[in-house]
Amino acid sequence: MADLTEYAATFDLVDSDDDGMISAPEMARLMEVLGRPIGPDAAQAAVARLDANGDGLIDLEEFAAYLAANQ
Ligand SMILES: [Ca+2]
Ligand SMILES: [Ca+2]
Repeated sequence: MADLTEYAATFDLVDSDDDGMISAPEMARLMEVLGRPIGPDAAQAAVARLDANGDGLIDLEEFAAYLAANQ
């Protein structure tokens, strides 16, 4: 089980509108900041990959689970 607080700061940086969810446009912005810009379709696909409960958005739990699995 991932420690959510460990990832909360990173999550907040990505969640630029502070609604507690990472959307596809926010994912696209993150990749741009990381120097690996992706288009809207790729951003949607990236969100879908992390989206465990299928609501089309990434919450902190899903984000933390992904980062923990990819360390
Ligand atoms: Ca958001
Ligand atoms: Ca979700």
